[in-house]
Amino acid sequence: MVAMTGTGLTDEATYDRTRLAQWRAGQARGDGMSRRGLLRLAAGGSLALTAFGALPAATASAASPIVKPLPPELFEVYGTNAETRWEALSGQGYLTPVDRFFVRNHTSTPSIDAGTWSLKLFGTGLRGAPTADRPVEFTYADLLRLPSEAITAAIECAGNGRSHFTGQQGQTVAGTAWKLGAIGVARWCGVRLSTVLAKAGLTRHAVDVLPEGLDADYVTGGVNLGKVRRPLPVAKALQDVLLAYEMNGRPLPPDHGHPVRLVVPSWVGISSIKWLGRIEVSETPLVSPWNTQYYRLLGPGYPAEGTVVTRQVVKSAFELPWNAEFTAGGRHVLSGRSWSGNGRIRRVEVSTGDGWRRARFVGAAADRGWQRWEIPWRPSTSGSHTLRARATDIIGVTQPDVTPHNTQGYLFDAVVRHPVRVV
Ligand SMILES: Nc1nc2c(c(=O)[nH]1)N[C@H]1C(S)=C(S)[C@@H](COP(=O)(O)O)O[C@H]1N2
Ligand SMILES: [Mo]
Repeated sequence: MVAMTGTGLTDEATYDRTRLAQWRAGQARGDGMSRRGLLRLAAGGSLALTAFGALPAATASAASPIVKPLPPELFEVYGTNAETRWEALSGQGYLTPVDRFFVRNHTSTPSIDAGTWSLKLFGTGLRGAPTADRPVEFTYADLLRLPSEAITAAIECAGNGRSHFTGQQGQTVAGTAWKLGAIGVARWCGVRLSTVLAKAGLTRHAVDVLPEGLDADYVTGGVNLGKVRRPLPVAKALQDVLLAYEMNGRPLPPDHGHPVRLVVPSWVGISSIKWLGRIEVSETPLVSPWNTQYYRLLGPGYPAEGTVVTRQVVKSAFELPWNAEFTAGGRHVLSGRSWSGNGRIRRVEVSTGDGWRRARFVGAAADRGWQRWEIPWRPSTSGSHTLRARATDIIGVTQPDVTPHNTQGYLFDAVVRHPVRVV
């Protein structure tokens, strides 16, 4: 187990680079720094945490940590991460094409040969308690031979929408300043994790599984947190989790976890570990920094130890750039998508400034995906306008006007005020 003290508020590479610069400048110390100390540093420092969105262009290294092309009309790049531009989904089908699916990398995309790769399972929750040295192994070919299953599901970063804590609520939060494009919906095909766990000898005493990536160790604030990994309870692992080797009908691309990734429907993106290498199966509960330190809701409204984040919240986005232009008197159709970790969307209402109107659903929706919708708009007066979309999901949860603040800026679910111009 690695040390879990003295590290940052955030999992974000951009923030880390900034903090490193602060250390070099003698403005901070890494050892023994408390979370409270970091909070003070963040709040009082000359660098506004939420200005991070503006930093990567100046600090990005020459070699991209992402393999696929990132044309500026499809992506906005933040250090090792790239967000889908919402206007790039306009006119697209239900699924997010791979060429515009967001990428969230703690370090960089590794190159892994499926021919020599194997998935290794070990731990006290398996019959005979195989050790990490002598694990139960499945090659890529083994997985292809097992019964396959396809699901349509969203993967969304827990920090999606984070920039709106600042832009809309005036609050300071730590982490990549995503707008709303840290989500994608794909058709994932692979083997159920339950199938592989059963074959590996899962016992009735197993409580947690800990999947781990093969990408480089994540080093933050001078502390090596080890491989990217995050535990799941066996109950979720057996419910609907997939070991995916295909995305939208093609082998999983390098940036999205080739050869095999986990897909954990409805849970925050970090659960869906890419470039899967090992899975520990344990009789005792497991933790990692990705559930004790990151992906916790922390702040005044939460208990001191925070609340762990599992399920995604309800959100909506217009398929428009910020400050899109419309002609006055023209007949326009506004399109967008809404989604929720609780399941399907029941209703979407849109406001263009004069009350809420119900949007029309376009096509069917997958349980774990999103709902496309549209609504006509004929603006009469020129000038600045604010568009708002508000969704209600299957269990009756509606997007609020304000999201309670948490320091790491997770789970922003408030209605986003989208500025446009009528000319
Ligand atoms: N091994 C590994 N798995 C990972 C990550 C990572 O950096 N390394 N990032 C996680 C996070 S925070 C998110 S939001 C999703 C993003 O998946 P994508 O890059 O395919 O869009 O992958 C998750 N799985
Ligand atoms: Mo994420």
